[in-house]
Amino acid sequence: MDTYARVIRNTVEVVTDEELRSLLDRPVRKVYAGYEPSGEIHLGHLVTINKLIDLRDAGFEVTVLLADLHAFLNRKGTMEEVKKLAEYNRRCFEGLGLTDIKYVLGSSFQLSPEYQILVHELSQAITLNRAKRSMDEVGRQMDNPTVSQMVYPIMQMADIAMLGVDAALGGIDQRKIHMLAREYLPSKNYPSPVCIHVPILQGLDGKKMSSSQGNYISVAESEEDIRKKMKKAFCPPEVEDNPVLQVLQHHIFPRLDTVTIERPEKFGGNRTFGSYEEMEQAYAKGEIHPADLKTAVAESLITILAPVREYLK
Ligand code: TYR
Repeated sequence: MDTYARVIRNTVEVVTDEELRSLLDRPVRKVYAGYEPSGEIHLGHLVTINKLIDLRDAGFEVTVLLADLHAFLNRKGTMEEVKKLAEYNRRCFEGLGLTDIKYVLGSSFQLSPEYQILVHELSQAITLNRAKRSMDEVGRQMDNPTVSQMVYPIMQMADIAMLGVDAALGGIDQRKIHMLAREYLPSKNYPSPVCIHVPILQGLDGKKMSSSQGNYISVAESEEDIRKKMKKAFCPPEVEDNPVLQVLQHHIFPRLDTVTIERPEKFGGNRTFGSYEEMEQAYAKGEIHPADLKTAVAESLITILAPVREYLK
């Protein structure tokens, strides 16, 4: 796969494609993604992790920001709690193969005078209205936003400037914050970042992923639980809004070369696929039964997650 194809596979948008292409011509290029530390790392996080691995392999210098201060501002816990989770998250990411990159703890540089002045400068330029809207899909309980949650997007913009990255990667939910960065960083003499957005996967029940619903698979899940959750997953006969196919596309095929559907002879016998597209087509034509798809996806996931489970022990 050529560099450009590797960078854009499984993305929903790149802002802008032209800027990305010229970035790829440069000898040194830097990208980052940030994560609010979380008690559980799940397949939702893994979409950007997989993309960072693609970007690293495409010659980018990769930074992962463990955004402890952001989680704190978003009312996810005390500083002490989120710092501890940051350490756990780092180990999960390493166990998933995201090695040979830089991990940075947010609070290690975000409290410097230089950083803070930039935050204050940017907050003079950005209206409360824009700040609030940028948090629509990122903030917790946005029907009742706090001042800390308005500081949050401004700091995310400052991160891009202070980490000196050329590109920012995130789920499409980060879009409005990224657009603020593109719009306002140049006025403070920082370059406008190229923004790479990946999709937000649905929960296994077809609804929004949510920790209160437990409708996702975490990287530390036991083999038995992976099988159980997959068996229960929503898997309509069509391709649209099919969470099992999403797992296949975003988690299995980037990491495995082939997937085999195992069936007794009387149901068509085994069949091996070499790409997501090929498998999606066969599924759309009814050549793969949902139950067989789920089994194959569960077993492939178990294979993929085995190293991280081992690493976390
Ligand atoms: N906003 C990101 C999230 O929703 C976390 C993040 C924080 C990303 C700071 C980047 C950043 O600079 O999880």
